[in-house]
Amino acid sequence: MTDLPSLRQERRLITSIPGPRSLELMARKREAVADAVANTWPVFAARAGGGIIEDVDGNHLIDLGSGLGVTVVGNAAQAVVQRLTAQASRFTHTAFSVTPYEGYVKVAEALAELTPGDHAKKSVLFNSGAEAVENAVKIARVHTGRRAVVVFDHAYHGRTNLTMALTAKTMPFKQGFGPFAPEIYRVPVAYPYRWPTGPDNCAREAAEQAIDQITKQVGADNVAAIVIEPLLGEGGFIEPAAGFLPTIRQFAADNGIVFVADEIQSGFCRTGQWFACEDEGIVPDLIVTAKGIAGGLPLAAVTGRAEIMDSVHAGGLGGTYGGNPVACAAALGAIATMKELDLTAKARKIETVLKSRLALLAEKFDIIGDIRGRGAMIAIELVRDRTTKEPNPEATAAVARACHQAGVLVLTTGTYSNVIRFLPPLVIGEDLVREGLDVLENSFAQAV
Ligand code: PLZ
Repeated sequence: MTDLPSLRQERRLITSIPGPRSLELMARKREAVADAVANTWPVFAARAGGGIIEDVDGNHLIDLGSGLGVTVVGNAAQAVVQRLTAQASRFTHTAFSVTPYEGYVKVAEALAELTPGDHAKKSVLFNSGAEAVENAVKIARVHTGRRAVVVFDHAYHGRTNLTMALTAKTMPFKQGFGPFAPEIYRVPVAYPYRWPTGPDNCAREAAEQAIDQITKQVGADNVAAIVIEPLLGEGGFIEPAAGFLPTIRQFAADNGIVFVADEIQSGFCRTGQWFACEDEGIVPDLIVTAKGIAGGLPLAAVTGRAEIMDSVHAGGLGGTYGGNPVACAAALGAIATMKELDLTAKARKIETVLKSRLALLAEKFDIIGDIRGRGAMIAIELVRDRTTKEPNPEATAAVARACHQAGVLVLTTGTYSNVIRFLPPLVIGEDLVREGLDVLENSFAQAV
């Protein structure tokens, strides 16, 4: 699976975690790198591929995080490395707006082909997810001549000034960083597990409340864009209850509002479809992608209806590095790999393996309150008590730490910091997923 033939696809612990070399580097990091850049675990990477990260002490760790949900095709995937190496030896930068190159156009063509809807589409490329989300808002504002932007509870859209305002959670993302951009309005999302009247009423009631608030508090005809993650990532892998997204999408269409799907975390095969919004047949006006798109290279895109994209004046969108030729070459390699290895099917297989085992775990450990997500984007929400559903961030941190010490990288997330998420590279071997789950079970036994 991996393209580093010597990187054996097995967990191997030869030192304690973190090992001596990692500890040494960590000490240097503390001196040289700003403290605000925190680390999930204090282990330095040496190589990575398939489902394994090899650390600087020679330990082999099972990767259930894909960085931050990025390496869908695995680390250093062959097609990615080949194409980006070839491109880097031809040229590394010309600035697309100065001297264009074919790779950028090819990525835009691929995005038009792969994203939902068969209308005419165009794209513009950027460096990071947050930058792309900001630009989607800029495009929607010019297109509609309106200013307001509607976002949802538990949303995450980035760390720049505008995207901090779009993001829900204050700590650590926004604390002390204001003032924030104006004209952002937050409304409820259909979070089935925590909906006060229960999951059955959730989609209808949440949509009613959201629409009521938009209509009464903002005025639908002041709204440029509704921005939503079809499967909310940093908020805790919240799947909006079925029916919520189509209702909101229809409301947008009825009111001339640009519907923006932020598929930065959920896109590119992650949820078992090319894009998560396909599960409910949603065709967004604009779709924002990043993370999985380029096998680890920094690349992001806004793709959307040609008439919306083209409402912006010439020169209105751009940036020095956006759509860097090396990143575009990597993206073409990553997309080719997704098709060739049928990674949407692979994601669905990973879902079966994860969910069946997590269900057994929930029978043993009653602090597992909810199991959710799709494809290789699965999470468990931990609570103190299943009746009160009081969040259990302490147990979440303890279980994650125990996993790390045993050589399995898991990420935590959620508004209440009480969600453990599983985001493995889609090329991971099934045996590694199963072994990761064995370690998870031991970690529960140990930590709880
Ligand atoms: N929209 C849905 O998931 C990035 C960032 C976590 P950038 N998510 C992980 C962290 O600690 O910074 C993300 C996302 C969604 C936007 C973004 C932002 O993408 O590439 O990090 O800017």
